[in-house]
Amino acid sequence: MQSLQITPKNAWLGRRAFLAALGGGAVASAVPFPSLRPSPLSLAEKPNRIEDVTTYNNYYEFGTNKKDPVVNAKSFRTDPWTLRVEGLVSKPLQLSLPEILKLAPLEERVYRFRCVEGWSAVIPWAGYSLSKLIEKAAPRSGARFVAFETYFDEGQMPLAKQGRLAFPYVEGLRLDEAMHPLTLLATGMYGEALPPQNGAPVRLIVPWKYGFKSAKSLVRIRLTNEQPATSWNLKKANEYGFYSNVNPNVPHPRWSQATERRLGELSKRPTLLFNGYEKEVAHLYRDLDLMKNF
Ligand SMILES: Nc1nc2c(c(=O)[nH]1)N[C@H]1C(S)=C(S)[C@@H](COP(=O)(O)O)O[C@H]1N2
Ligand SMILES: [Mo]
Repeated sequence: MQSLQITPKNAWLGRRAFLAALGGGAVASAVPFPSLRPSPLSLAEKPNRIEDVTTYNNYYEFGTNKKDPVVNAKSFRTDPWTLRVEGLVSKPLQLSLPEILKLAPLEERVYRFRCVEGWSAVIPWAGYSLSKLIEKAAPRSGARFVAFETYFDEGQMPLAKQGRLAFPYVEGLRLDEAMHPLTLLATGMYGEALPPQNGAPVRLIVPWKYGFKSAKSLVRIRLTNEQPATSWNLKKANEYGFYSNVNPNVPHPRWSQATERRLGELSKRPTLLFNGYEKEVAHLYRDLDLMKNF
């Protein structure tokens, strides 16, 4: 059998992708994704099949049809990668992917995921609470919001112009939302590195908000004293608010949000307030009118 040279890159490629890249013959020598701790924040629900969520994606930089990203993101270069944490922090950070992966123990978090379009999934993410990263940067007292900026390169993302969004894709959270333990800095799913179409190599996951808040392929996290602009809000402010908490009682102007279709299922199910995370997050919005602050 051919001997394999294992480079660090192979570790983050994901076992499945790595084996596929080798093309059949080789088996046991692949470096597995780092082992994951179980989390008490995980759902008991059964996850979707990995195929459900890796072949049906929203990643407008790689095309606007659900089947586009799996094809067009295939050779997206994520090595080397740099993620910066800056703005109103005492200790700005500039991290490589191996540094991100080592910053805190990786956990498996099985979360519900609900897109504003009315489909949903249950996904086992790998990562750790974003708060661990933000704490390392030592937020300064004036910080009230967090702005997220994602990777953009027209050369690698020629289809982005069809998306008619402001690129780079930007998102934002209030600082207390960003520091909530459920808010995840995700580096993997299904026990492997994130596939490119799902936001490799590192993305945000905010499980009680519509999916577009969960920005993919993060390059910059900036603490600010002002509410940051967000791509979908810039495009259509009356349809995509800054908060975008999952809420069956606040219809999208063009459709109801009362129900959703779980990928792989035919019938619809009721949508839950805060995507079922009401107990964990409702206190964040005690002083907010959820009908106005949608
Ligand atoms: N950079 C970037 N991040 C993004 C998007 C995007 O187009 N570009 N789409 C968002 C939307 S609308 C959804 S529903 C989720 C989809 O994540 P998934 O493909 O992993 O299910 O990613 C979000 N993050
Ligand atoms: Mo979405």
